[in-house]
Amino acid sequence: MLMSGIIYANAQSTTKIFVVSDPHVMAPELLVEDGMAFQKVETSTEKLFRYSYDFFSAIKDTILQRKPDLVLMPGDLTKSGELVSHQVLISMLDEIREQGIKVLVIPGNHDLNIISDYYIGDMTMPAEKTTPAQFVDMYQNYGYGMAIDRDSASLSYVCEPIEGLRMICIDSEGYYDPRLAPDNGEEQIHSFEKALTWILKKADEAREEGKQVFAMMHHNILEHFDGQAEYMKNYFLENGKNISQQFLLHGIRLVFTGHTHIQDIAKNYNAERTDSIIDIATGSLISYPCPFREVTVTDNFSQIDVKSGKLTKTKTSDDVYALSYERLYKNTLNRCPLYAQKFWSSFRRSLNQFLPLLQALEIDIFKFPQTSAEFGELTTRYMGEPISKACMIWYSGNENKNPLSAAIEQEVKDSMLRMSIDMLGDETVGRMAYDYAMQSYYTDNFEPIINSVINDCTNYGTDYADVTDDENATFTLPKPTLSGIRNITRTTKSNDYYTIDGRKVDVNHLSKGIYIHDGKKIVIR
Ligand SMILES: [Ca+2]
Ligand SMILES: [Ca+2]
Repeated sequence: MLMSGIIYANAQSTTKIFVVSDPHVMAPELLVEDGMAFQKVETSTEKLFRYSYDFFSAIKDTILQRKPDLVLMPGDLTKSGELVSHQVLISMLDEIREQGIKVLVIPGNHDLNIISDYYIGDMTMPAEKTTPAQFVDMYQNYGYGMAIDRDSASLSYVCEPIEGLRMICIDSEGYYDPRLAPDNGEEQIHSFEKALTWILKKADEAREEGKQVFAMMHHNILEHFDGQAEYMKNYFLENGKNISQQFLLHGIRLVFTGHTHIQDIAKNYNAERTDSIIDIATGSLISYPCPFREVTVTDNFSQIDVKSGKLTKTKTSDDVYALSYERLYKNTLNRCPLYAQKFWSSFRRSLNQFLPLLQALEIDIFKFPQTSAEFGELTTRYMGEPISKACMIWYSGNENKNPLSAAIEQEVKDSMLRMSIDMLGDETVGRMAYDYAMQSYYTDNFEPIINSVINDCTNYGTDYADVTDDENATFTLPKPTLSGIRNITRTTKSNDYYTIDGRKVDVNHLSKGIYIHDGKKIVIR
């Protein structure tokens, strides 16, 4: 057997990983005096900044009780990158570290060089921001000091917190952010391609040394609903669909992400559907439903068992669930007009397609919204509630198991019909317009998203469709092996082909990739 000469990494048998994402800790001292200024912030976000210190303190206690080996924090550690917020968080992380628990962080889009304020009644005063150099310095004990190597283009690093497990911690925000621009004025933005070369090289090196490789980054790398890459561009790694396939090819099959504040696990396959990559997106600790994850990794880092929990009660809040539910619902309604505007151009296209028909029916199209703002307002009036309800279902995860999911699709359609009738001021004409124009607008735009969300299914209706439980899921990954060819002792000449991680493949059906054949690496292009 080809693998007979291979030694598995000397790894401990069970590794417990705790994941807490987007805790957005706000140092209590930033709220100097409660008033208009801070309340304005609160009405514009679902994030419970006011409780963030308390929530993290509670999760710290949970971590100390559960005693994981490793805590992963995929970014947005602080409210807005205030130096003092990082300091407050680190003092709590110190308590965790003192108990022998390792913590790894990476920056998100709210951790460096952005607007930071003190809130004093109806005024704000600038607070000190955190620079990338300060960040690296402050988090020496939480990743950077453990780094085996760092990427020169960002705050990404690779480390081995547990023997046998390489973590590639990717600063996915850094590549989009001018804050890391070199002094010579050279363009630094959108240099992910350069970083990708580094990431893949680190993955190859780790695997050649017989290590398992997981990654962590702020942005989602797989779509958590169909259309996310298009409709939530800022939350999705640019070119993520392609990059995830390259990750997979280089043996990165498990990625921990945050940023979107949703609790979702998604899986995608390679073109041949013979291999898959998993994106475990963990919701924000200070947004509904205030979740965390506990991941147990066994059998040489090949068996992954994900469990999820929610913060229920803290020192300052008896009912975290109700508090976070109410805030997210209100906030989604508030943001609805802006979201709806994204659909303005497709609404116009849909309408234009039926213009001759609508004119023939003597429908006054000037009763339809004429600007994106008008459209946003109108959509919110009729559809704000069902959309907000759908959002709550989506945030909590496992939408396919939620008894409320089934009614949402009909509710959205009914609201659109009502919108159509009221827009035209006539029941019959309104229904006609709905049948001719609005239905196709719904089918083209909302149906794919709604189908994907309510079924918790990505690539809905295709061969690559995936339904993965968002709360509790198990995965089997290929075991890490020493794939450096010099380490393999061969006894008999073999005609077999193996993947890099030691799985035998059918020689007649080799897809693109790297294989081991007769003790040599073979690249199939
Ligand atoms: Ca989901
Ligand atoms: Ca899922």
